[in-house]
Amino acid sequence: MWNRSILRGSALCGAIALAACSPRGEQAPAAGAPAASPAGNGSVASLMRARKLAEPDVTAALKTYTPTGVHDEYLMFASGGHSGQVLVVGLPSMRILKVIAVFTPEPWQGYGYGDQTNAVLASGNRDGQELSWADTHHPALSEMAGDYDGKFLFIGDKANARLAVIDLHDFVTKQIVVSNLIESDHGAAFVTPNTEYVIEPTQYPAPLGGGFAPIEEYDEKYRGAVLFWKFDRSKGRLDPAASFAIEVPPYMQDLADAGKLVSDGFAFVNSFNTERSYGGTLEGRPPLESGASQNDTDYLHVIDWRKAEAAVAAGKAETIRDMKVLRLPVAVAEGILHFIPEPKSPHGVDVTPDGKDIVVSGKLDTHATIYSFEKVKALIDQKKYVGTDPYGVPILPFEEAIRAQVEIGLGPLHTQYDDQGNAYTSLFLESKVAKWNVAEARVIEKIPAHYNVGHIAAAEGDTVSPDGRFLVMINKWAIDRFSGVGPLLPQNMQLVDLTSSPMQLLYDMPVPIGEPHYAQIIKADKLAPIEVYTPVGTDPITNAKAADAVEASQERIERRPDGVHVYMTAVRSHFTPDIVRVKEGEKVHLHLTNVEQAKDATHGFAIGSHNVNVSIEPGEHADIEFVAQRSGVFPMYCTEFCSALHLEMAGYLLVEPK
Ligand code: K7E
Ligand code: CUA
Repeated sequence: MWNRSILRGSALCGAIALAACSPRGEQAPAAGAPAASPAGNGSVASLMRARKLAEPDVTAALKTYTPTGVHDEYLMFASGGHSGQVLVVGLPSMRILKVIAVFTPEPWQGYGYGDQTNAVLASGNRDGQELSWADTHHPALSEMAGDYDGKFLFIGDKANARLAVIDLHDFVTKQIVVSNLIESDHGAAFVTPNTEYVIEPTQYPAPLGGGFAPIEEYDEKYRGAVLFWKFDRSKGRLDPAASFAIEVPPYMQDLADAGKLVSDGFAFVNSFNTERSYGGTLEGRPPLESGASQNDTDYLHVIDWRKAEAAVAAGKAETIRDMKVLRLPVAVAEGILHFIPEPKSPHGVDVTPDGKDIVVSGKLDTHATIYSFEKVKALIDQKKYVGTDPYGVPILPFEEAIRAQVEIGLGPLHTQYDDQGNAYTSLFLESKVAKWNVAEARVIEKIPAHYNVGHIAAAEGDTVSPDGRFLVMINKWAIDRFSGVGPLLPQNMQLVDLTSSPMQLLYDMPVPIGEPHYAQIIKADKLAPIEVYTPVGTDPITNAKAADAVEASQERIERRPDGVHVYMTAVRSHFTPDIVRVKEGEKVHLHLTNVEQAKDATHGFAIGSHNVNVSIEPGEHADIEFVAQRSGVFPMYCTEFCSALHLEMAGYLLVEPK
């Protein structure tokens, strides 16, 4: 196992003397030493010379190298960006362990090729429009008492205002919900401390529920909303009927975070473009970008979601596109929504582990602003307002709501926490991460990022009990970090050791699918995924035995009015039946069960020219529907090299002419 004791102290220097302790670039072969070969003479010192490594390189390697067979201590769930998927990365090795198929098909896993997963994907269609991509930003692990519980993962799709639920018992996406109320989101997904709700705020305002309104009527007709999707833990699904939304003014709502411990029951949502600029570069108006940067402050939205819940229960919501909506006047009258000014064009809003403070960073401000929840709550209780916004939302006084502002650097974005009372804030423009003490509001040190760091993720760094240990910088630009691969460069994630002082950069990890945005890091031992599906014939989406599950010796072919039903099993190394005879134009319903219970005994099943391709894990059942359009002879075969006779795991689909 990765051993913390070897990271500290200078024993290493002694053990690998010679070149080991000189800074990079100063190593020269010791007198009489053999000329450097790529492997040197095999000793650590000669390897260092040969590879031009300095001591920090070696300590970084020792802190991340994970011997064969050794498991990682943490898992990072990172957004897969435009791919619409989620990456699972082991730390400290930074090895990619899985791509979880979420919003888009994934051929290897057969996700989007069988009836079960097709139905999940289709539930993400918007008004019948099929969507073959997503803009995933913020994964959120489920929590109990403010701590990751390792049970579920949620992720939002900014482009299409969707949320997905992944069950971590098998790392499979079970549900996609569409927010027909809004056209885009951004601050999704963020969970409340017991995963009562998954929060999804709008990004770009539009008429609520869809439909047209002239852009000139932006102020009157366009709106944002903050959605609270009720999570039913026993079913492992979001429950639209028990969910609600709060209408908010047509600012551009951004990230969200839920209060915890003392601030539990509240949610905090950033906004920018309180100027309500809507562009019009060919119509005599400034671009949105400059129009949206006029005001010195925007509004932090403070939402009392327990009050909102009560107002919905009291019948004060209106239903728009199947979503219960608390309209703005109701939200104001019920004391659900308050604003506090926040400097300037804010991005990240991150509640401290103790729930006492809310840290906000403005992209165009050099501070991290620390709001005190205690002060905010007192101002709300006293109804101490400095006025209202144009929509009647009461505004709390900025100076009386904050505890401190920390001069932190250029372009601060996102903040994470460690177990020592420190915060870490990414500085996009400065390309650094600042470490600062929360209680003392004092910057301790900065570490460079290459380049333009966006989100950062620390080990359990947004929970009530962060672990410290590691931080991953998720950078927007890679520039010169890796070998050239054409003008579109990989994304760059950089692993940082938080236990060393100063912080040490350990590893650069190129990510070939982007843009990843946010990630969360969980202790690996909190996860307990299954190894095979039981009972044999399990439908992974319902997690119950499939209606058409096939048992060994029950294989058969039935002709029914709706087509040919093929009940097939897979076991090393054959399919039963392995010959399927149909007539041209017939519909085929293939019911396929992997009857194995051995770990890793996955089979694939493919038929060429028919877009048939599934992966059936041990015990898994898949249904596949297709039309035998064209007469001919079509090989069907297993696509996983499952045994020595894998190539022989094949058969024929025989389509006779009409
Ligand atoms: Cu890229 Cu959270 Cu969508 Cu910041 S977001 S970087
Ligand atoms: Cu089954 Cu190859």
